[in-house]
Amino acid sequence: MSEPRLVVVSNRVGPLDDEGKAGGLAVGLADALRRRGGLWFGWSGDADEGALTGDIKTEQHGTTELATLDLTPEELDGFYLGYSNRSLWPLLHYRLDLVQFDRSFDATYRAVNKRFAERLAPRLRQDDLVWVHDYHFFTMGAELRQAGYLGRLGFFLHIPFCPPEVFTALPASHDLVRALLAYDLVGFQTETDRLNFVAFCVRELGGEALADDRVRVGDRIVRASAFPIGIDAEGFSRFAVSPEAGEHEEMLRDIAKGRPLVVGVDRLDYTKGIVERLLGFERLLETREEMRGGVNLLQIAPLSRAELETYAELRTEMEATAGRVNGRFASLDWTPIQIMTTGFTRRALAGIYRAARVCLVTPLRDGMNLVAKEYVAAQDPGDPGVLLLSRFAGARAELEEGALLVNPYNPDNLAEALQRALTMPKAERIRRHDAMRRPVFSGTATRWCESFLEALGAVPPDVPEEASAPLFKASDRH
Ligand code: ADQ
Repeated sequence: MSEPRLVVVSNRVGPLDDEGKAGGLAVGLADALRRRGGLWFGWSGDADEGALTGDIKTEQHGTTELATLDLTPEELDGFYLGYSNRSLWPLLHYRLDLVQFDRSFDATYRAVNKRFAERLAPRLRQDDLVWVHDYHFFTMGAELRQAGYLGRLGFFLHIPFCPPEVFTALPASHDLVRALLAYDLVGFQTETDRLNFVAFCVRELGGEALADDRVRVGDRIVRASAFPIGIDAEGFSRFAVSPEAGEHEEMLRDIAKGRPLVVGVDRLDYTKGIVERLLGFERLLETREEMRGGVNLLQIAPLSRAELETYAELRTEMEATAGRVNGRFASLDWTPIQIMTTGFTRRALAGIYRAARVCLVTPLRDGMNLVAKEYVAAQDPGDPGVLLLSRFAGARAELEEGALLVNPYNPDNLAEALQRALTMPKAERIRRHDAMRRPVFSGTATRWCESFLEALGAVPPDVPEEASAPLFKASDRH
């Protein structure tokens, strides 16, 4: 019997076949889409006044169709910049101090989920496997049910799911979690996220945790499991020995003039702990005189969501902090911190990782963090670098045996760990790297995708009637 068709829904779609650019998500999905054939549906990235009546844009790539819709400028503000990135993103990353609630964001978010679901539904077949991704589309599943789709419906959250005590600060928290219950399978990055979700269902919605990762709320029984995302580790380790990687590695070694290089690679986002990391590096230089002049920090931080004020402020703060530390410690022939906001190809990035004796992955909170896994995959196993990993990154669950775990809020702890990493004997580096290679090379992007789809495929295709009843009730709002 042939495998069911895969339909992927995510905010941005692709790339499907550009192996030089695709990250973990795209690699895993593109593989599965190529093999099964399918449809990848989402936002085009464009905002246009005529979006409400606009056509779906389609592109065929072999067995896979990419289909996208535009947003209106109002939808871009309310759905993407508003509810998704001013409300849900900070909230799910435990940053109540940065959350903005606005009724109009909420209404636009639901309207976009509904509009996208109504456009997608006529293209679905009841035996498809529909897999919806991330916080932009919490309510898409419920809307697809409303639009008559009865087949298997899965959801994966790429970012953390915060504890119920935090999530209930969202005025529509009950509605959103009830909407998630329209999916048959809800996937999380880690067991911690899964347990937070189950705790919400139990404590806030009067549900019950059942055996085999299932949770019951009213008549709905949904499976909620952890599926840690991975990378194409073999592919990435090949990138690391490509000529392009070699050029970058050599260039960095020349610039460092024998000093060890510490690298950080993150989208410029307040969840990544970039400023906190710079303060940890400052503490290293402040408290350990012998390190002055003897180590370089390169922070690569491509700009993201630059339209949002919090992100613009973060950029200013990052640059000011780096400038201050440089002003305080630089000498004629040494500048401690270099900041770059450029994007690199995957091969160039792999070379940068390989040149770095230490990689700082110190988010304040992160769903997984693929940079940690890429760094491990790019190392020379005979002379590897050291990963400093935040205890608040999802990747901790798989990498804690080999990484040096740090608390990103504590500059003394960061400084100590940095010193330990920079002076770590080769034998210990090799032992630690080896402990991280195993999970990185076995828990790949393809494996992540296959295990999710296997679990989704195991759901009986016919959903009970009550699952198509309306899921939003005005009385749920609080
Ligand atoms: P992100 O928050 O974007 O992802 P991360 O997992 O680290 O975080 O992925 C970032 C990706 O961007 C990596 O593949 C990295 O190589 C790439 N990248 C960063 N800087 C780059 C640069 N300058 N040039 C080129 N590429 C660059 C969200 C969640 C994470 C989760 C992923 C996947 O926030 O927790 O791990 O989704 O589920």
